[in-house]
Amino acid sequence: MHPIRFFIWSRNYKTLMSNTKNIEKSYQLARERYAQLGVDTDQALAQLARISISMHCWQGDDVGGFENVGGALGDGLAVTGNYPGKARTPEQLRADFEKALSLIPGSHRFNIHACYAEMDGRKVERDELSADQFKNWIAWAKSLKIGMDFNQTYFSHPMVKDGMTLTHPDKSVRKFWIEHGIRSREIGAAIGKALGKTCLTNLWIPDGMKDTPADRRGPRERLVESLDAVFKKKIDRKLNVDSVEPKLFGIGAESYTPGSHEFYLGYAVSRGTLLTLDAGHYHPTEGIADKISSVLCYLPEIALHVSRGVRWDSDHVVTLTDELQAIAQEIVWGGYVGRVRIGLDYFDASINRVAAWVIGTRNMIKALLLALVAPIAKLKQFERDGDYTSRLALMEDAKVLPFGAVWDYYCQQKGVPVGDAWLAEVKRYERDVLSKR
Ligand code: RNT
Ligand code: ZN
Repeated sequence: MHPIRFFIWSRNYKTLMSNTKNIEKSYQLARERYAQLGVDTDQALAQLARISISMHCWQGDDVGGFENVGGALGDGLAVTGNYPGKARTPEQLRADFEKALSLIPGSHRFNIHACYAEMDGRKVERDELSADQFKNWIAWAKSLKIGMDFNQTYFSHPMVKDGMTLTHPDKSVRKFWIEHGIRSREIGAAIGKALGKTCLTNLWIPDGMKDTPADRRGPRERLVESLDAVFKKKIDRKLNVDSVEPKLFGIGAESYTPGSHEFYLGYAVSRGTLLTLDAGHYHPTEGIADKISSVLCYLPEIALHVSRGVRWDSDHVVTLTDELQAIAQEIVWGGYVGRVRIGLDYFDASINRVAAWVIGTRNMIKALLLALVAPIAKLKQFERDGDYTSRLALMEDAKVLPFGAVWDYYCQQKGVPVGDAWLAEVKRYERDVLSKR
């Protein structure tokens, strides 16, 4: 090596080594501080490593998909922004996702929609789809040793008639979408089988009315009938589990949504499906954190779409808000880790999409870690003793414990960039790959 290059290399190497040492030192101090409150941070990190997040493919291409039906995104979904470099082919989406994964600690899942089918030059309709159109995705997930989740796609399609799918008064429209629902579950089962990890197939429909409906009953009764037809075929729950996702309103469906919270809660409880709680699907000040322990009284398992609505269901990138922390606390403090399938659901096209994945997923993991290192045993004891003063005092002090040192150490342990060092890698990727698209 040239002496100058050797000099730069050895200087960088020394910086790296001293950073590594400092992160370890800081962690040891933090570990002691937490131990004073009865918290075992080593154990928290081991628990955290076992939680996988289902990362949504659709952040990578603005919910576009690869069907080439020519239609723009619609049916209640809207993505704003036109940041350059979005994935335009399955290969690009896979490469971008792998880049994001390499910057996120832990082992996670890939969540795909039916509209990401690869047609191989042949047009396959949504009511004809099979695992064939997903064989590349499955092989890729297998090579990465990650699990996959699936979703029926009930939007961006000419068969969404008058804003309706499974609730449409016309039987032929319902039939088309019922068949799509069934086929998607079969694809879910094929995914579960191929990867040896249970697939979650999540059903959300955009159906609703812009203005005050005259008949609220009809669409709901038709929805029950359609869903029963979709879920009629029994599928081994080791391969695939189904979930239904309620919503309060959508763009163009401001006044009425047949698939409301009460509707799907009743459906899930009576039919044994999971229920997906999406953080953006309720009244603007209504959070989903408090719903978790309520619905888990009746359901063995639920799914989450962690998102961030700003004034409406805008699906902004997940940030480390109080709401996000409350969700993580409920999962961890309630002892529900094995019963909540955590998924993300947001799509921001105004920033680098790989960065959007990294920021949102790392925040979800941070929130879980914050909950795992909270002095919850002490807090619960204060509560049992009726000492609410101490409960409040400790909750507030816990907010400034040296959490950052534990998080940095986790990233280092998992071999991903510490702090904001991941950003340089995304910028390099943007320069070398995304900007050339
Ligand atoms: C829409 C739902 C749904 C979608 C994704 C793309 O409001 O949240 O989950 O965002 O399936
Ligand atoms: Zn959602």
